Amino acid sequence: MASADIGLIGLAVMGSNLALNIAEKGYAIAVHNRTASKIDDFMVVAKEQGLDGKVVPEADIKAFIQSVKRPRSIIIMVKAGKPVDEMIEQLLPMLEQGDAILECGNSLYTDSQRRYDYLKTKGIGYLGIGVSGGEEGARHGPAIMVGGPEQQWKNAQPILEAISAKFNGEPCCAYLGEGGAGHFVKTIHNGIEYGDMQMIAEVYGVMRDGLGMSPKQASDVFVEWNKGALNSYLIEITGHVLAAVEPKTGKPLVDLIVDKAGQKGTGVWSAIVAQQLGVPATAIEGAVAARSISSRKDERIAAEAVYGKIATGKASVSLADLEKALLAGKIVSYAQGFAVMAKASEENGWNLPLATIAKIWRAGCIIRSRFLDQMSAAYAKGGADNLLMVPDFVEIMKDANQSLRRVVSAAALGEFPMICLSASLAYFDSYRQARGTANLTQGQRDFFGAHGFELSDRPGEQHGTWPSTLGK
Ligand code: NBP
Repeated sequence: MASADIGLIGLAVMGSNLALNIAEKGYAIAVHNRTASKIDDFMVVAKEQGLDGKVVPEADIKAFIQSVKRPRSIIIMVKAGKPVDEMIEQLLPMLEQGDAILECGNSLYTDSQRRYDYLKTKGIGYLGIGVSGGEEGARHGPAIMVGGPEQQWKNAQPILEAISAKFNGEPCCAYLGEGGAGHFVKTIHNGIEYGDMQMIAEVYGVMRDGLGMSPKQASDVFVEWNKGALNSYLIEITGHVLAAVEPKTGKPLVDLIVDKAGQKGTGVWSAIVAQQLGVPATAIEGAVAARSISSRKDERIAAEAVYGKIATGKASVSLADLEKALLAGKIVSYAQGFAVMAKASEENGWNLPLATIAKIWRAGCIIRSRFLDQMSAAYAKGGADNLLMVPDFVEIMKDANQSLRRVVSAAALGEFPMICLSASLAYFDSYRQARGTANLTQGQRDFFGAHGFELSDRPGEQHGTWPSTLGK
């Protein structure tokens, strides 16, 4: 007898926590995992939390499918990539028309689009769902970005909304469009997250090397900043990370952590897709590049030996400027991320709701912040697609870009790397410059490749008569 409201396959970190969250919200959930012993382990935890009564454990996959009420919603939370395709093939013969697979891992959005198209031909719905918030979010309320067929979204909507994070009582969960829209938005979320983290790291670098601040002093500043315009999860945890002490040595933990940042691919995907769409996303690209440079520790050690160590303690910059520079950099980075989404929406016919996306990122996800509340309100008022042209943000940028300018200048002269903040400033200056320098580029292109150019005083494509020798 089908008794479960929803099914979930994949009881690793994310799947287990999501399943407990669903059970806690009062829904009966059937669970399955390839390695059956993990189901037993999960049931021990479910029992400890008083939720086992809501869970239907099934080691046999056919019995698992049969235990879910129709039309079925089956969450798969297995490793992204090939395991997802294998799982889909395994499930297909067991599913019936109208059922849906809800894939909640970190899938590449083009994979989600392909799976959506494929399952559509079989009469099965495929929802590609971006879930942000890590382990804690999965258990207590993540931000949920849904893409796929609208009907199957409606079937699963009450459960997905119930388990999502809430901001002022509103669920941080929304249907964003057909096909790969959900995973696309999650990818850009992660790209923006890379930018936020890198800009924070660059400011920390100035505090540490330029202003000679201890981790605890820097922590105190982040705690203070978290009470103002920068209020966000990432600023909050930065305060915590900087304050942590390593118990064996009594030293600040952050000073002992090796300066090589890992990455799993979503930042790179967002940078690639931005380039493919022809939308500049220099902050995301800078953040990805910074992680790559960080991982080349041996090369950096060798280069420092050649060029010399930077002199510490000589940055002439105020904490107030650093705070505003971070805000300005963040506005530019979000403007870029949202511009990438707007273009992708147009290209793929998704009709992505930008104000809603800002809304569902206000809680649950890693980039949650006060800023996103302000941003969703500004987008909802309409008036402009690029955040740099949205009236409320124009006012902030007019003031804050001066701080960004001072900070980037001080960093350049003090030799502190600022790959992301300087990229944000360069984008801002290029974006607001009515007469750029591409006229020269066009001349060069015509010189060596006869690519042609437009002239400002007449219509049609033109070519230049270029001198081959230059006399005095
Ligand atoms: P993992 O990504 O580590 O995947 C482990 C799960 O995949 C286990 O249940 C494993 O079953 C199952 N699995 C594998 Br591996 N190959 C399989 C196959 N061929 N057929 C069936 N099942 C298979 O789990 P996770 O860390 O919970 O992450 C799940 C998804 O969520 C990933 O896409 C991840 O990128 C994404 N995500 C993770 C986080 C995070 O903080 N961890 C945050 C946001 C999103 P087994 O037990 O039999 O080996």
